[in-house]
Amino acid sequence: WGTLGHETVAFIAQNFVAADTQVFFSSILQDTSPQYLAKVATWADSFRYTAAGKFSAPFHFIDAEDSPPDSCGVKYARDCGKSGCVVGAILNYTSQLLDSSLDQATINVAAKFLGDIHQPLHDEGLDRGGNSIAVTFGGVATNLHHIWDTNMPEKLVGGYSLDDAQRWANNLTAEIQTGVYVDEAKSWLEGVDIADPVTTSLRWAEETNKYVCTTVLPTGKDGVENQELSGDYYEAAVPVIQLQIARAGYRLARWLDLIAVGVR
Ligand code: DCM
Ligand code: DCM
Ligand code: ZN
Repeated sequence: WGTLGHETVAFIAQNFVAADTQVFFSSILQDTSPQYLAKVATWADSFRYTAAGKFSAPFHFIDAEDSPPDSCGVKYARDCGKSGCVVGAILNYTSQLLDSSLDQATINVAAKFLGDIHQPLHDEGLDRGGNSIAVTFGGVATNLHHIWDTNMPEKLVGGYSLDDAQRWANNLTAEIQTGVYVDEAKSWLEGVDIADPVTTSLRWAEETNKYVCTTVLPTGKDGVENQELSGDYYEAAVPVIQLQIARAGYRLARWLDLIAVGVR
């Protein structure tokens, strides 16, 4: 996701974490403001472009070597490359958090990678997660990955400021508490096991990757390449984007709660 997606995931998580969890992470982040998580949610995106952080670039995705739209699926041994992937990153950074190596960088990445694993093209290897598939959006030339990360969420919300993220997060929080997601939200936490981050996050990756076959590339690459996608394609994508951001935030809240009570 872009800035808007990551900050929204963080704000949703803030809305659901236990009071003790908030105190715990505000203290580590040395930020007791109402944006204590959202303000660090994009740190790992900047880090990966620095010389010191280059190693972390593969930690944002897992390149599933499947064949959308006919066959979708993620396999850890097949798809997590030698230089790492988002599932391995969630494992390693969760272990560090539980081991009280609680520096700011570690917390930032935990928030960031749980968000990214919910973007369908972060669980797909085809054409570098769609980065090499040229499309137009509102007449502007871009690529398929970028419209999922940024253009479509921003069109939906109307901006990408911290206030926009807060507003979107509060809407999705209400949908989880009393709206369209109220019946299913409990099931989003099924299989969440802080002692087994690989199984837990692979389940999220598998679930997310299915949308590559159904919604991202429903008729294959030919159906999107060099096409204008701000019309019907966008309308079909919106419910998936909303659901995936909501799931990511709700799951991040639980993950941080489990870290806060489990830390040694
Ligand atoms: N950004 C964004 N959406 C935009 C433009 C920029 O999320 N429409 C983000 C990307 C960068 C930051 O804002 O993290 C600054 O971008 P830039 O330097 O490209 O303006
Ligand atoms: N990305 C991905 N899968 C890949 C390569 C990149 O999901 N195989 C993501 C990471 C960024 C975006 O695509 O969110 C752009 O990556 P880059 O800046 O490396 O081109
Ligand atoms: Zn991306």
